[in-house]
Amino acid sequence: MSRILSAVQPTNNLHIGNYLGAIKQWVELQEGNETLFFIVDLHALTVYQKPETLSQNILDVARMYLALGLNPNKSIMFVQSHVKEHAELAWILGTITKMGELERMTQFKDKSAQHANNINAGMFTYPVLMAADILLYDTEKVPVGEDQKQHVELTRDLAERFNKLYGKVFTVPEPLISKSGARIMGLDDPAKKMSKSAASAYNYISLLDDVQTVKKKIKKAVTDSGTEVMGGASRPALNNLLTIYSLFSGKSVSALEKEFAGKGYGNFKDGLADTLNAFLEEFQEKFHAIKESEVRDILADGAARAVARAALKMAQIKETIGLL
Ligand code: ATP
Ligand code: LTN
Repeated sequence: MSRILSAVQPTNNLHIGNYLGAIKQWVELQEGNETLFFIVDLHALTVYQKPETLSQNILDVARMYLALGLNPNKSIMFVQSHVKEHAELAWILGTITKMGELERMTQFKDKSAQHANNINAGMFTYPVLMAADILLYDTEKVPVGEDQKQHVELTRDLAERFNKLYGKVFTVPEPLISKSGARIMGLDDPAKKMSKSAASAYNYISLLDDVQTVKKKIKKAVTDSGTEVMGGASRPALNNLLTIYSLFSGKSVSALEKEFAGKGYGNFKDGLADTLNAFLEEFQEKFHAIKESEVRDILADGAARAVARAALKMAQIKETIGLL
């Protein structure tokens, strides 16, 4: 039994990389663990969000959590900004974080290049708020995609530094990265990770894409030179498509290579699109059946349960560092 916590930004609809890298694991981890899963709306603000779109995205991501299998009777599900202790602890942790540590973060380097006209202080201190998210709940394990490993490692360093300065207050968390699916690559560029905020929608398969869109995107997906359906070190595009196909179909990569031997990319892509569509159609049916009022009730209940834990921890932290 471990304390497990993770979160996603409500920056857009979730894509299959978010599912395979993170949420699929969360659903499994609900059994036999204490789990907290939330939506990091404050993190999303580090890139400008239209207010009405942001509100809608928060509700939609919560609905996606439910439709993908998160169970509010097993997990605490809430919205970050509903628990003010996250921002409060982030301030305190910021005072033991070195500028150089934040400058080294690859996500900061990527995001600041991507949004060169709005490199704000929040984008820079983003990992400190994430450390607060994690440390506030004595988290032991953080199931995330590969790209977030560096942030969890910084969180560990901050926890150890704080504990050395003030005595043992924080649990030192570990990242939990799945063996395959931890880094799904962009369909239009297999050298970069699939991302919700990619410039082109051909980069990702959104969980809300319809049948025709999925077919079109898979058809346009970049492939490696040659015609054989085969993975391997020098075949990043096929590796990625085979990984996706394998994780959604339950067939191994080598079984897929055999199945499509000599059949060419076209057949393979048709099979992949059909497999994705079967999953997405079932998911979307569940997604659309969940009422907004139900989502709001679940989030309110989750916030109350999270606040109860966070307030206690915050009181301990404040007392430890000498705040009256
Ligand atoms: P954005 O483009 O807005 O930064 P994102 O697509 O990177 O969004 P996040 O909200 O940052 O998504 O990440 C949510 C979770 O999904 C994290 O655990 C992250 O590691 C995981 N994740 C994101 N992209 C991928 C990917 N391409 N493959 C596997 N896991 C991923
Ligand atoms: N930074 C993460 C989202 C995130 C998170 C967290 C994940 C914010 N706080 C706490 C795990 C635990 C991302 O961009 N995916």
